[in-house]
Amino acid sequence: MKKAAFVAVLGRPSAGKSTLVNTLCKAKVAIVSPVPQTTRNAIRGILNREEGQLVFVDTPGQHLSERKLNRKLSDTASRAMAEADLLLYLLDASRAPGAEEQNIAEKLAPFTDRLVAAINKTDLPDASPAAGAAFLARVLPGLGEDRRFNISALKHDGTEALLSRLFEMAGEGEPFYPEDYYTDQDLNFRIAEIIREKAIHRLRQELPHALYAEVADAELRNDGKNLWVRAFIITERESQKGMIVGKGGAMIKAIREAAQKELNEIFDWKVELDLRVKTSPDWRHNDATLRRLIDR
Ligand SMILES: Nc1nc2c(ncn2[C@@H]2O[C@H](COP(=O)(O)OP(=O)(O)OP(=O)(O)O)[C@@H](O)[C@H]2O)c(=O)[nH]1
Ligand SMILES: [Mg+2]
Repeated sequence: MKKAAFVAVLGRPSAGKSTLVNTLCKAKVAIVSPVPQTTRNAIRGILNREEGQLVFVDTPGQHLSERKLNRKLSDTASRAMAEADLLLYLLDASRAPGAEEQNIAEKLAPFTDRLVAAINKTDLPDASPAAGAAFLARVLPGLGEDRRFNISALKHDGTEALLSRLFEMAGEGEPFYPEDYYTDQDLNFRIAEIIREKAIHRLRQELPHALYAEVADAELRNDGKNLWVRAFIITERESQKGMIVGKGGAMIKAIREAAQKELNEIFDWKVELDLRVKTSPDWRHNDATLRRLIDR
């Protein structure tokens, strides 16, 4: 019998959770950026191998904040944690573990029997995996050394040993998804996420947090060879629209071109993206919008 398990990937914002899920699944499943709190949903990436199937659930980074959107993101991570068979706790070796790290580790402590920890970014010159290991030994003393790994998700270092361990710990079962799937995200969501990634990478300060992307319309054209998509980047305030459009429309053009390029690499269609900007005042405090965006 083959193995099958859901593995929730948990940790602080920017620890590299999404990078790791992409590396483990050998596909671009989740968007990645240097801006903390990039991931806003529980995103499933599926790995199929000889041993069986692991479904990784990428989660929003956990941090201490009482703001409405952050509380919602934290609920999403907690739900993924409750539903998973195995928990993969990711730490960032380039940042000293502080109060936030302590808070996450304490939440994980009752589940030590199904927990694996990985200390990430060991490729960085200022990385201190030893500090991470000492922290784990202190806060999660029940976690054996055989369930602690030093990795670089970016350089694919140490990830094979981590995977083997996860497959060993996984229970037997039928695969959850067909074996040619690497994610279960719907088309419109994936397109919106790629647009959001390209926008985050080009915008500064508060802007990445103040926007979301949404597909309004998608249609196959030219005998099903082309995929035409109309999408919006939605800002919180009218005054932010100008920064996203840029001088003479240069910014929105750069975002559109980068997104379109990646969409063309992912899909077999020729993607034509019509990208616009609009405002949804104060959407981060709007319950209906947050439900639609986060609890999907
Ligand atoms: N040097 C180095 N950088 C990494 C590694 N893993 C991730 N990063 C970088 O760290 C930043 C954050 O990576 P993400 O994968 O988006 O982090 P995350 O944990 O998903 O972040 P949130 O979604 O915001 O919680 C990006 O700039 C990545 O390129 C690594 O192993 N080494
Ligand atoms: Mg992420």
